[in-house]
Amino acid sequence: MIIQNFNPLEDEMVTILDKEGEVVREDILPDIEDDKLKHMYKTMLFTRIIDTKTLQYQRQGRMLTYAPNKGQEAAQIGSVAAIEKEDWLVPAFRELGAWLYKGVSLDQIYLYWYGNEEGSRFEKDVKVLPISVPIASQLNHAVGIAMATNIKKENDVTLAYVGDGGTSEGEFHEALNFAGVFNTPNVFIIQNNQWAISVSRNIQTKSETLAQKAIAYGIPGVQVDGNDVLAMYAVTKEAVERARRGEGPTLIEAVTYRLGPHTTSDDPTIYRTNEEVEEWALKDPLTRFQKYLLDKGILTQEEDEKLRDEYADQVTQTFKKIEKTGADTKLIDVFKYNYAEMPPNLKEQYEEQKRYYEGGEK
Ligand SMILES: Cc1ncc(C[n+]2csc(CCOP(=O)(O)OP(=O)(O)O)c2C)c(N)n1
Ligand SMILES: [Mg+2]
Repeated sequence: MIIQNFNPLEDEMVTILDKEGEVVREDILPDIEDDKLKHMYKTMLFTRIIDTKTLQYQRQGRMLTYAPNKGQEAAQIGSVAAIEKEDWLVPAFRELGAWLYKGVSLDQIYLYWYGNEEGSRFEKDVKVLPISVPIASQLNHAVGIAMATNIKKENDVTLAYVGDGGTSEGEFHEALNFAGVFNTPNVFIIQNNQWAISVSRNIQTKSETLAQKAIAYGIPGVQVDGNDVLAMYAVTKEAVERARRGEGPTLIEAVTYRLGPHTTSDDPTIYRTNEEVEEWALKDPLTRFQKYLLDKGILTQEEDEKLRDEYADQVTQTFKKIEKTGADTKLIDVFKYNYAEMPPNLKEQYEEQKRYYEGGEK
């Protein structure tokens, strides 16, 4: 039992792996097989490499925009690794690692950033919702899915993400209230990366922690070191098990940091200091986990270097492929995948666009 023993009102935070990669809480260390630990690390590394290279492509003028994840890999992969294939993943927009871990391909991720609708259409067995740009709106979808799970008497859990800024939106509160009232099998992860574009966490809310917001909705809330992949896994796993047993939703605040810009259109040097960024860089989730795996002999230095080369190559090849044809998309495709059955107002717009395209005016 971890969640009950960490009180968000006392500012208590779950940490298992310290920033040197040393285990500081053996008693709550999750039992994860070596293969799975390695898979988690590999996905974190792949995410980091995609991020680095994609920023370069954007700076070279080969992509319009991109939202980097650097620094948040543990918050994403530690949590998503605690759900199963049949469970749902409902992302916000900064969950690259979670997407990859759950089976979305890099091709699709690049298609999305190329504005291609195919980038948001996943295989039937990949239970992932597309990126949600309207902040926090995805949480009500997540609760709706979980309510449906209860009605259908199924056993799936819905894991949803939101940012620290998203907790100020009405939809965050509506979703948590419904989840509590209907005892839904949801796990909510707040990726508290300290910034909502240029608005700092300190002025986002007067609450001491974001996790404590759960108390008002009668559900458990817990603060976790979001740069500690093992702590994220252990806590999410417990929350997932609670949800699966029918004990209802949990709110997890992953305390992390966005090391890069908000998106490629942002210049963070205008609103935050280099000292702050440097301080958080010392808590880098990837190096922390790498040290742990090297110490345990689960990973070797040579293997790590080889992986870095392989991933860099894979990213280059995939990007080059999508760059050629990814933008070959028609505006009319935006109507394709939103609804199983198109509502009349959309149908009208669709017909109008279709005539426009068929008239060859584009
Ligand atoms: C409803 C709504 N309002 C404003 C925006 C513009 N916007 C995009 S990202 C963002 C900040 C989100 O901050 P946070 O929730 O902390 O997520 P982060 O970007 O840090 O991952 C804002 C205000 C939006 N997309 N949707
Ligand atoms: Mg944020």
